[in-house]
Amino acid sequence: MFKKVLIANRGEVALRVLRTCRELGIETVAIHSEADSEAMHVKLADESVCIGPPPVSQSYLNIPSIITAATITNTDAIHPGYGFLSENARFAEIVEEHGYKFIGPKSEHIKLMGNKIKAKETMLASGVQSIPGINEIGSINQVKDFGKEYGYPLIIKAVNGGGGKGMRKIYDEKEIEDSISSAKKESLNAFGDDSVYLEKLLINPKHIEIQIIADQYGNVVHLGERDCSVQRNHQKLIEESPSVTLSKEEREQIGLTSVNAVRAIKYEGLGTLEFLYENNKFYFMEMNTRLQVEHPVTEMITNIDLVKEQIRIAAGDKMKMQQNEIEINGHAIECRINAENPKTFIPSPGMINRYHQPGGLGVRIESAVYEGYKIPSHYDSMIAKLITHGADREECISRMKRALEEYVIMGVDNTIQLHQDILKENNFVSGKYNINFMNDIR
Ligand code: MV4
Repeated sequence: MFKKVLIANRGEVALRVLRTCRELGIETVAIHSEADSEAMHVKLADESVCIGPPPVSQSYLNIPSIITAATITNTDAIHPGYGFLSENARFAEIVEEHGYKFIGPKSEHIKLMGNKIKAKETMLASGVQSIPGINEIGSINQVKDFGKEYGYPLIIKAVNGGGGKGMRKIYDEKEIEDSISSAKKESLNAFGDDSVYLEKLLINPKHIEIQIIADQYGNVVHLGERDCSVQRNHQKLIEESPSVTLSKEEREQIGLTSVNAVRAIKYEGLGTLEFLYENNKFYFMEMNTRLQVEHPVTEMITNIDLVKEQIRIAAGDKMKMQQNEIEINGHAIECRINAENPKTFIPSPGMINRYHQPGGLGVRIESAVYEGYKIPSHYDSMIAKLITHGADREECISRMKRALEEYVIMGVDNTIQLHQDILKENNFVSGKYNINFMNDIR
């Protein structure tokens, strides 16, 4: 096992990784920017290194600084968390070139899944269906023919994109040319590459994703799904597992399909296959090659520490658990608490002058803030995740309502009230919500 791990991240995920390292008897190195000297991950780590000024380009994305921090602290491995460099194949490569273990998949798999067309083709080769479309758009007429066959609307997406950037919807033949050229422009700007592909646009799908774990020896299991349909502007607000819409058979089938596909490419580590789900059919969209923000809901219903598994697998351990030993226990929901205006979603950095966390049975908080902490303006506005677990969905929701009521965050605008409103919505209570839920409720 590793003796020392450098955590190349900040905020709640840095703490999340640090805590599991402690349980495994691994020493921790925190890195931080000049804006984060008072951050909790710095206070709790065994060692810390300031790696640069507040802007992420000069600190949390500054690869030479991070490698230097690893060198001077005699680190064995680097955990990237999520966001920042977690899905940067070149970073994974550089980490390994310097003799450190990258706690994540091999860089070739990060690269493969970063290319959305290659990801779709790879999955299709293992029998994972995706949305009908055109991978290489040859001519406008080709798109017109596709539109005639499959019907409108269509959607253009960036090959190197993800998360909604570089997408254009097409409702009519006349819009094809302009949509392609503006999507290309936006992609070039955002990703340095103007390749785009086309799909039929699904109108009212759910966003359902499958969590998988794979070790270095071909052992792969899935840990069920997460329903992440409650989102606004491509920012997830609430995630839950299991999804009320899936039957046991559907869960087993999409799980098995995902496991086989992941095994076929000799993938290693944690991974998530993202699907759109409409009319009882799954359509593969993308694969995330990192630990995800919403991983706690899966942990709560499986009682498996995903970070512990991730670190053990990176260290070369054989995975002990088998698919038939994985049990789904009750229900879990996560509410992301952001320091932002709940109506405009504009970030609200500043001092937290009163702070009280809820507690009690089935309540979990993942956060790195504390009373007197000043939220810097340079980073993500997510300041806490509130996760509740219950014997069933009803208990889980009651518990979430109770916990949200107890939660006190003063000094910065936050999304607690927004979550309380969402939990009262009929379509949330029934579970029959889709990706348009937030547009539909106001
Ligand atoms: C789609 C889609 C409908 N049809 N593709 C949004 C982010 C990017 N990862 C893919 N996205 C979508 N792709 C087809 N063919 C709808 C979305 C989408 C979406 C997907 C999941 C969760 C929330 C979403 C919000 C808006 C659009």
